[in-house]
Amino acid sequence: MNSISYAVSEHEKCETSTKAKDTGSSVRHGDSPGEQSKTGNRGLNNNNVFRLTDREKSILSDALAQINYDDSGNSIYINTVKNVALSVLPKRVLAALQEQKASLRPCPYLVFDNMPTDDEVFGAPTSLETGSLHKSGHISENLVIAIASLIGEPYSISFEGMDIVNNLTAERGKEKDYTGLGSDVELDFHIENAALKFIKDLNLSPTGLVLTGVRQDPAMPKTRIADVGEAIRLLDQRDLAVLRGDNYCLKVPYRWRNAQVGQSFETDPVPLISGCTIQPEAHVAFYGDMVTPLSDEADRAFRNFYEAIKTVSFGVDLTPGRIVCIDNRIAVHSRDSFKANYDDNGLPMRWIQRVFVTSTLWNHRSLRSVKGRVFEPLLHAV
Ligand SMILES: O=C(O)CCC(=O)C(=O)O
Ligand SMILES: [Fe+2]
Repeated sequence: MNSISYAVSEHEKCETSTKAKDTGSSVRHGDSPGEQSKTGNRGLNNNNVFRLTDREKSILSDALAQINYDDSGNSIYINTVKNVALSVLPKRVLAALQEQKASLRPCPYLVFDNMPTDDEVFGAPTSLETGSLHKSGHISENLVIAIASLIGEPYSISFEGMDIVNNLTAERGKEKDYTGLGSDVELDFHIENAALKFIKDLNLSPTGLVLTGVRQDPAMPKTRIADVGEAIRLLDQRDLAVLRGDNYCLKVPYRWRNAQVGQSFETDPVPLISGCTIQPEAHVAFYGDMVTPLSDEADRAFRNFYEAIKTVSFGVDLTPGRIVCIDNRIAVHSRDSFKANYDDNGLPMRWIQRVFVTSTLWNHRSLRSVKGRVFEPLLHAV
């Protein structure tokens, strides 16, 4: 066997994994002018974008409408949705999700467009409410669970959202919060729950996030994404060595600090990047006080890392009908600051749904199940 015939460039490998055999250019999409980076020229990579045909959308919509949403996300519900998704999603979409799950060469992000939506959205929930009062059905919930279940195991943490599918809406009084409920502040680039990877028995950092828009705020804040592997190629060896060293303390996100999980808010000195040079794993957050560099040179490398991330980043609109999967190991994400708009009933215009994905729930075994796969980390258990 000639091994040379198997030599595929690292970039092509990611492309190969998502390239659809049965996809014509008429059903692909990307590089829209509104989705350029703040500082660079990058947009969505067409290879990571899949657009359903209207017929595929209608078949998926009919199938998802048959399934009742179980907001506890118990395994019976997840498996029901997953089996339906396996039987109706187009092969090219299933192939991309299977490659992402296998994770040999995961894509930093995948985008699925022209996905089905609920017929009517009349309002938006608070973070503790379920979405059902505010729209006509459960297509969006079933859809994010369908996609998430094909990448890994969907779950929720109770103080991030009481249902398996989290509702992120701008909340009055929380405008300045560095969470999905804030608006006035930019929720700058981050790996979701990076610090948890280093806190004993609390490695609950999701491997991925699945996001969709349910209702759009006219302010149209963008969700931005950056491929960490691409960003670090802009850095010199000196900065890279510092970022790979134990030169930083990471804090847990703000909502975890109130949760009394019985561990320190802050890690011991840790690196911001680790693992393979082609797809390094990142552990970083650039908002608030999340990262403390422990020396001047650690601070310089941190700032240069941030600049590199901004340079390679691009914005996506989380519109209804679009699903965005972010690989939380190799890509950072952010949300623009915006002036939140509210409807005539005082309900927020921006409504995003999110589900966390992990490759296995082994690390969740010591948590209390509030219901199904909605977990609460407990003082006594960690
Ligand atoms: O609201 C968004 O666009 C993204 C919020 C976010 O960072 C998250 O869901 O983890
Ligand atoms: Fe996030």
